[in-house]
This record gives sequence, C-alpha cells and structure tokens, in this order.
Amino acid sequence: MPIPRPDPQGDRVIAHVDMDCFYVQVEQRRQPKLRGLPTAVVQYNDWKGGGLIAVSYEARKFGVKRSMRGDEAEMVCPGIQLVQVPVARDKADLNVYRSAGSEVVSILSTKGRCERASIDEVYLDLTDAAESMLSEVPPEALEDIDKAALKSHVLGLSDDEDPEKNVRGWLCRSDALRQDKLLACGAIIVAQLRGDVLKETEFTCSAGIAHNKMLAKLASGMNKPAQQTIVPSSAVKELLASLPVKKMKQLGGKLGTSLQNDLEVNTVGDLLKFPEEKLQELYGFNTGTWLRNVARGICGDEVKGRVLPKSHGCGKTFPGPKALKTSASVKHWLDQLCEELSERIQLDLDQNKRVAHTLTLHARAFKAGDVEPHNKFPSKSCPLRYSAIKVQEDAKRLFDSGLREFLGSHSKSWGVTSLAVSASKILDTPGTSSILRFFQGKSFSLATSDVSYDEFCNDGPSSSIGCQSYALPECEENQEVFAHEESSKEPDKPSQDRINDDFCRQNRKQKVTGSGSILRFFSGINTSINQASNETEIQAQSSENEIHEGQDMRNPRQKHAIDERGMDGRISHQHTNGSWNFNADEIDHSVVDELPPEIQQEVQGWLRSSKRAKTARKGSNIFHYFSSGENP
Ligand code: TTP
Repeated sequence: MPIPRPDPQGDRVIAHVDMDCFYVQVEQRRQPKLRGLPTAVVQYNDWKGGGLIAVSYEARKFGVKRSMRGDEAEMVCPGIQLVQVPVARDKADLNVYRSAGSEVVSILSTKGRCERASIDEVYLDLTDAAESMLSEVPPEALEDIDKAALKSHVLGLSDDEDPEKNVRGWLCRSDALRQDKLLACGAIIVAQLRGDVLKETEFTCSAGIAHNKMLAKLASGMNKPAQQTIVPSSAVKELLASLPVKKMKQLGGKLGTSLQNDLEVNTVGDLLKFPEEKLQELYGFNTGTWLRNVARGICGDEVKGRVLPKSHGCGKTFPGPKALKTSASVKHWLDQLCEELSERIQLDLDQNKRVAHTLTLHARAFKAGDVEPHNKFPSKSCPLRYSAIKVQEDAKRLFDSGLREFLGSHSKSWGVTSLAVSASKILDTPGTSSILRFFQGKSFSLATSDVSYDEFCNDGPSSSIGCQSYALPECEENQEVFAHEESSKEPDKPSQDRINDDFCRQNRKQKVTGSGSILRFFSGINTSINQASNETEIQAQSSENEIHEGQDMRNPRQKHAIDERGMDGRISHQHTNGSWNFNADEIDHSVVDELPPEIQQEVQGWLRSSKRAKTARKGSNIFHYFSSGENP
C-alpha cells in the first residue's frame, strides 16, 4: 500500500538516473563491434529464439519490442544482433550486469546520497551539492556550461529556435525562484555525472531532475536515450494533467484500474476532482492521502543512502511443458538456485560485511483439475543459515511445506512453473562500528553540529512507514524470477504518522536548543577515536529466539559477536573516554529510529533478536537508554 509523506520543508534536488537499454550497452561494451547496430539481449531459452529482455534504440526504430521473441525480432528487423544472456547452472547469470551497475553507482554516489533502486537505476539527493554550487558558483557565474546540461529538456519552457540558448537562459536566470535555481544547479551536476559515467564506463544514461523522487522518476524516462529532463514546480500541474494514471508508479495495478473504472480517473490530474476525504473513504486513510498528494506531485520519500541491494534473489521459470512435476526435479533446481544465492550472500558478507537473515522461497504452481486456479503457492520464509547445503536443505523444507499448504486435501498431480529463492533482512555485521564512522565526521559541539534535523527525522522515525510507497525492486533479481506477491498488507497508520510528526517537531526543537538526545550522549565521547584501535569494541548480545531445535542457525559473523557478549547479556561499547552499556532486552526498538540511517542498520543488527523488547517501556528516548552506565 502506498504511504503518504508530505514534501519535507525546504527545497530538495532529487535526480533519478536510469541507464539506457542497459543489458544491450553491457553487451556492446563486451563486443564493441555491436555498437551502433540494432541489437537485443535475449533470455536463455530455446523456444522461438528466446525472449527479448533489452532492445537497443537502433532496433527500436524498426519496431522491435521487449515483448517479442528472437524469431519475431528478426522478422521485423532483419540483421538484428541477438545476444544471449550469459548462462551458469543452466540458467541466466546476471553477474556481469550487476557488476556493471555497481560501476555506475560508484560514480554517481560521489555527489550526494545515493539509493540504488534496481540493477540499472539510482536516486540521488543532490540538495547539498546544489546548495553549495548556488552559493559558491551559481550557473550565471559559470564561464562554460556542460553541453549535456544545455541539452536538458525543461518542462514548461516554451520552444525556441535555438533550444540550447533557451535552456542556457533558464539555467542562468538571476531572477528565478530559488527552487528553480537549485534545480538548475542540480541539472549541471547531473550532466557532469552522466559525462563521468560515459567516460569511465562507456555507458550512456538518462536522468530526471526534480524536487522529489516521484517527479524525478517520471522525468528520467521522458527523453531517452542519453538525455535529461528537468521538472520545475511550475510545470507539475500540466505534467500530471495529461499523465495516464497507469503510468504512475503504484498505479499500474489494481488501484489504477479501480480509479479508471470506478471513478473515471484517466489521468493523474483527474484525481484533483476528488476531495481527500472521499479518496480516504474509498481507499483507506493512507492510500486516500497518498492519492491526494500524487495528484499534486507531492512526495516526501527520502533518498535512502543505500548503494547495495536490499536483498538477493534468483529464480527460474518453467513454462508450459517444462513445468516441474516431481519432487526430485524441484530439488534439482532448488539446489542450483540455492548454490547461486549462497555464493552471492557470501560475497556480500566478505566484501561488505553484511549478513542476510531471512531465506524466502517463492513458487508458482498448478494442480491437475484445479477448481480454484487462482489459489497461490504460499511464499515461505525461515532464518537463513550460511552454507550452500544448509540453504538448499531449508529451501526444500520451505517448498515442501508450501506444497502441502497449496495442495490441501488435493492429492492429485501438480506442476511448478517457477521457483525462486531470496535472501533478505540484510544488515551490517555487528561490530562494523558504523556509529563511530558516522560520528567521526561530525562536530560534537551541539551548537555547531552539522547533523541536520533532516538526517534524524526524515530517515529516522518515518523510515519504518516511509519509503514503502517507493518500494523499489527489493531484489536485483534474475530475470527469470517472477514477482512474488506478498499477501501481507501494510495497515493504515495514521496515528504513527502523527507520532512521527510530533517526533520531528520535537527533534527540530532539540536541534535549535542544541540538546539533540543522541548528540548529547555522544558529546561525552572522544570522537577522535581511531576505528582501528583495539580500544573500540562493540559487543552484541542476542537471544536468537529463531534457532531451530537446538541447531545453531546463526551465521558465522553473528555467532562471533554473540560469543563475545558480556556475561550479563548487556551490549557494551567502550573506548578511551568512556563507556556505555545497556540491556538489549529492555530497549524499545522504536528508539533506534532516532538514529541516522547510516547507523540504524547496525544497531538493528544488535537488537533484532531480542524479542523481549516488545515489553519495553514506551515513550523512552535514546538518551534515556544511552546514558552512561545506566539502565532505564
Ligand atoms: P529497463 O531500465 O526497464 O530497460 P532498459 O534499460 O533496457 O531500457 P530503457 O532505456 O528503456 O530504460 O531495464 C533494465 C535492464 O533490466 C534491461 O536492460 C534488461 C533488464 N530487464 C529484464 O531482464 N526484463 C524486464 O522485463 C525488464 C523490464 C528489464
């Protein structure tokens, strides 16, 4: 369910960068002779030349579409170059595309907070960079403006015989609104970044630059390939007035269909005809408010600082006659998928010190003579144990349990048409000391602290309910993975919204008075601490309630941290100038939301298995818990 978040106070500059025909570009870099030729990347499959998954812009001119099979593409575009996706373990191997995406992310993340939204797209929060530029070298003071910036499309800017001159005029207007000036700076920064990406990776990309994620995402696809589009606030109304409702993220499915059929809402702008209360009455409190906001181009979703995937997944489909009909064939394929998944989570652990906690199995299946063909195979999860064999065992157990549920009393034959496994709840390894990393760069004089209200509020308390409306692909999944449909729905949380608003107000006040609770705690700590110092240790305690029948289900890093816990089961953090410790069981987990996103993950890693936290006192704040040597 979409969650409404008002635009935060203050103008933001958000960019959405999307690679152009990404897999094709990756293949063209591998085989430069393909450059400039109509090319498509084909999914591993021997039926009718395989399914197209990426199509070059040269091939698109001939009418080649992603929905086509290879044979059909060759008919509409004789001479098209069809490149097979690499194959490993008899299935598509996307590693080459994942790594190429990471190369791009490492360049784009140099200018601001960067959220990797999928294998080939990122959001950037360029607010700080744009503000610095505006105060130091505003566009009108620049001698040269990047050619790519001058080629920007500015929505609402009237056509001119000399578009570049026209855009230069817009970028350099000294009498423009401050929000437009910031967008102009953002556009120049994005043009430079796109140039860097091209130079360093040989890939082109397109971008949208706006005041929020929703508008930036809409804009990035408007002018492709290798172009960028700016959305000034003054152009939003007109943009949404003509935008088909189904084109809006989150409105492509049932909600969009209901708007069209039940309310005759065909464009996003049509929603303006309905008062918020009416939308709430029809679709629930949060969705109603979200729709009201969407109609006005309002979206407060934050760009989350996340350059690594939120989860890993891989899967395979078995269409038509290829459906798996025996337990042995399911096991064979699950073993392949689990092996790949294990390799990827192990790599993530080794390279990024991140631990995945949950294994989920998804499947699609049918049963012979099914009277309820819409009956879905239930997705099943369990704690994730590291090692390929354990993942394989657990995935098979999950499958068997799902199959029992799926079949019910039905004992006839069945078939599986797709299988996928995913690893999620990926957290920093306890002990990576990200708290210190974060605070090292901060001033600890409260009056001059550069830890902003935004850092605490926007990614803080709201995060649990916030960016859901932009639930971007959580897995960089194999193309053979089908979308897994979760039955759980996010309940409306109006009261939570209010709590968060109150929190933000309170926190803002704290910043003004210089008494931010977490800062107050950390102000007593010697921040010049060297992370490599042996004096810094984080010891985490976990009750790990999810361990199965005496088995040690913990992953290796987590186990290590647990083994180091104090005898009294308290988490303690010690260093040169002081120490703090507290009992994880007594912590209200909601206080973690007060922490900046950079360190929330790590702290959540310490706390997640402490089930007794549910009984902790409400209304406590982080200072309460972190007070040196005191328990709440
Ligand atoms: P997209 O960004 O949707 O498309 P694209 O990059 O190929 O082309 P565009 O310039 O229009 O953005 O997808 C990124 C890559 O993800 C794409 O190159 C191939 C892969 N992909 C699939 O494998 N299957 C799919 O159904 C989609 C949508 C994408």
